[in-house]
Amino acid sequence: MKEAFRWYGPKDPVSLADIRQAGATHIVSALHHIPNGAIWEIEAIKQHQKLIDDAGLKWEVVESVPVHEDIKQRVGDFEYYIENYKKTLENLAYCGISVVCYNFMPVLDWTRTHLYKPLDDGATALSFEIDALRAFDLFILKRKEAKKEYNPDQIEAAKIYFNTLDTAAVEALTQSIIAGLPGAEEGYTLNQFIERIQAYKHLTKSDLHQHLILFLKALVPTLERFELKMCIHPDDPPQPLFGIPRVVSTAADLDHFFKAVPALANGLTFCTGSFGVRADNDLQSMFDKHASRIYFLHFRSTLRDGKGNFYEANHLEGDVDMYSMVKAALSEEVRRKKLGRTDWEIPMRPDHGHQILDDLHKVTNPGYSAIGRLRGLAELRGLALAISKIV
Ligand code: DNO
Repeated sequence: MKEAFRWYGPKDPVSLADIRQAGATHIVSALHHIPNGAIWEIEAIKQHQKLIDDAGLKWEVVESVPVHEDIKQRVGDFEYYIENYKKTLENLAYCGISVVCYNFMPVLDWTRTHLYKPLDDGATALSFEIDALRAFDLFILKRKEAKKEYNPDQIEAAKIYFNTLDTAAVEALTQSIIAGLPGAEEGYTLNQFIERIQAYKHLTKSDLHQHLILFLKALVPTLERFELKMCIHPDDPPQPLFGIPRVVSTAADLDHFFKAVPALANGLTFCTGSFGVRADNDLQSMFDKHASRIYFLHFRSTLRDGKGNFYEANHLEGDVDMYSMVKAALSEEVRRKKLGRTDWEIPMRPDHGHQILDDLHKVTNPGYSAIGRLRGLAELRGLALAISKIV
């Protein structure tokens, strides 16, 4: 696997030099300063690329080129934004970048309710608490339909939770959910958030599936012509939020999508932490089924409590069987190598990390601390080395 770290650009508190010392050889990055929907011009891509090259690292995967909301809803200027997207892809290919990660989650990218959950060992982790999410929805956002969507027990639990919050905790919860986590590109005020959600009111799950399929179908000729791969990131968490559907959460979602757009350029970012939140997702079989189109790996683990809550565990602990996942990835690499595929080596990044040691005293991007991720990468590297002797 190509060992990568995500880098948010020159303003990232974790520098390229730090990343090099973590032992990563590759960078996963994006032009975060370019507004969603605008074309990434060649000059801008090259500038970013030069910073990475000069640090002795290699930028091979873009995470992410965001998909404009008009495309997800197929309203307004969606055709214009698809054309821009194609142009961005073409420009990336011109610069030698061939793998593009993206997601199709409506309104929000990844979502957590708490960014600094204290763990027993003194570290902090990202977590998702369902009562907190519902409390936000019912009593802070005050979304009209929410009361009808939750059952009385759920509403009562959310109310009890809400009553424990002081003003600062209400603000922290609100910011965690709507301000935009790192890489989300967009953050909202409460009013903007409600408006964005309302825009999806008339869209069903099958509409959203269809919009994703049409988007990819429109991109395939460009992808094939320039030998590019798009790899969709699963929904995080893999369930509908705020009454809006999500379409990349389950094995059935993947099957549906890849059947509708079978081109191999239509690929997958296999994020073990996102898929792993659902007990009904059999990660091994999902991996095996779509192995040939997995072009990017996010390795992390989560721990569920069976009641809808989860937090991010250490990389080799939690509900994800990381041994099996690394083994599956290395076996797929061996298979590709035998076929003579030049893309046999799959880029992998340790996804998220706890705040540990000095991370605890520094301003870090939630989930993207230096030392927590370094620990994750080191553990994964050791695991991969041991498994590589037997696959
Ligand atoms: C969170 C990330 C996501 C991911 C996007 C891909 O840490 O895994 O933000 O980058 O969903 O488009």
